[in-house]
Amino acid sequence: MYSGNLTRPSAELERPASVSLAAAQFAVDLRSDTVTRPTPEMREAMFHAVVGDDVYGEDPTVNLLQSRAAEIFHREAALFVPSGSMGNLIAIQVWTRHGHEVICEERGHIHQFEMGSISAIAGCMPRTTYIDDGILTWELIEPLLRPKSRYAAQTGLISLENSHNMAGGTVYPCEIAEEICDRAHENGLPVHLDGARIFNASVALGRGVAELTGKFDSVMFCLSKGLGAPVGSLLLGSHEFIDKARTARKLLGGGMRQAGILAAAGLVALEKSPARLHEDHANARYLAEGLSQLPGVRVDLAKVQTNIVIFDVSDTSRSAAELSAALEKRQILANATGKFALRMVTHCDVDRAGIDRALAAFREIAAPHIADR
Ligand code: TLP
Repeated sequence: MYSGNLTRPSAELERPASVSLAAAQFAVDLRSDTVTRPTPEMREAMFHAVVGDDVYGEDPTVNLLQSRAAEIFHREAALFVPSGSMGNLIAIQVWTRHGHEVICEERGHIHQFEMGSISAIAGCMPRTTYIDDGILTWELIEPLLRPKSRYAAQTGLISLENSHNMAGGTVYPCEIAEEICDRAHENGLPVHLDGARIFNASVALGRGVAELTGKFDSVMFCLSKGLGAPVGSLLLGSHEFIDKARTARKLLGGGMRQAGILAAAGLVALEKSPARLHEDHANARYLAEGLSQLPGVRVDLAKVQTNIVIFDVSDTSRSAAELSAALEKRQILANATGKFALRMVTHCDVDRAGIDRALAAFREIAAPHIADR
C-alpha cells in the first residue's frame, strides 16, 4: 500500500479542466462533487417555493432551511450563505481582527482556494502546518500558538477541515477534533470547522453531524457538494455568532433577497441526500481499488475514506495535466491537483457504470506509455 506524499507541495488545482457544456453533459464528470445538477424533486421544490425578502429576514423557505439546519446540528442558529467560501470568510471575520493569525493545515481550503480572502479581506495571516493525512492534532497545533507579546502577531482562530479535501477526503476521528476544541478553549481560542463535506465524514464515521461538530464554535457546511443542491452553504453557531455573521454577509454583498428559490432545493438536499452518500463512498473505493491495479498508478487506499480519490501518476511518465487532457478526449473529466496528482470525486450524478468507464479509459491511456518507456 502506497503511503507517499501525493499532493505536497503543489496543492493547487493545476489545470482545472474547463470543458464545453455539451461535453460535460455526456461525460463522466469526476472533477468535483460541485458539478451535480439538481434532481427533479429539487426543481419541483424550487418551482413551488414560497419566497420573501431574506435581507429583511422574511423569506419563509430560507427561514425553514436555517431552522432545520440548526435543529439537525443542535445549534442555536444558522445562516444561509451563497457559498462555502463566503461562509468560511464570514466565520474568520467574526472571530478575528486584522493582524491575527489563523491556524490551519497547509492544504486547507481557506488557505489554498479562497483567493487569499483570509488576508485580502479578513486581514489575517494563515499559520499553517503540514500533515500527510490532513488531520491536525493538538500536538501539531500547540507549537503554532503565539504567546502573548507586544511584538508578534497573535493567534485569533484555529480552523479545521472535515473531510479534508486535498488530503483525499480524510476524516477527523471525533476524539481528535474534540481534544483540539477543548485545548483551544482552555487557551481562549475559538475553533471553526470548514465542514463543506461534514455529511460525508458523518457517514464514514457512523456518527451524527451534531456529535461530530458539537464542540466547534462555528461550523460551515455545503449543500452544493455531495448533497447535490445547486447553490448554497450554511453557517451554524450561537445566536450571537449568527447575528454578527448576518452583518458580515451583508458587508460582503451576500444578502440574496428571494433566496427561498435556492433554499427550497437546499432543503431537499439536506433531508434526502445524506442517506445516499454511502453509495458515493463505495464508488470511490471501487474506483481507488481499480486504479491501484493499473501500471504506474499509486493510490493510498487507507486515505480513501469518503468520496474523494487523489492518486499519484508519476510512474506513468506523463503529468497529471497530460493525463487529464487525454481522459477528457474519452469524456472522462478529472482535475490535476499537483504535477503528478489527479483527483477524482464521486457524487450522485456518477454511477458504477460511470466508474467502470473511467477505469477503462484510464487503462487505455496509461498502459501504452508504460510500454513505450
Ligand atoms: N471545493 C472545491 C474547489 O474550490 C477546490 C472542490 O471542487 O472541491 N471548503 C472546502 C473543503 C471545499 O472543498 C470547498 C470547495 C469550499 C470550502 C468552498 O465552497 P464553494 O465552492 O461553495 O465556495
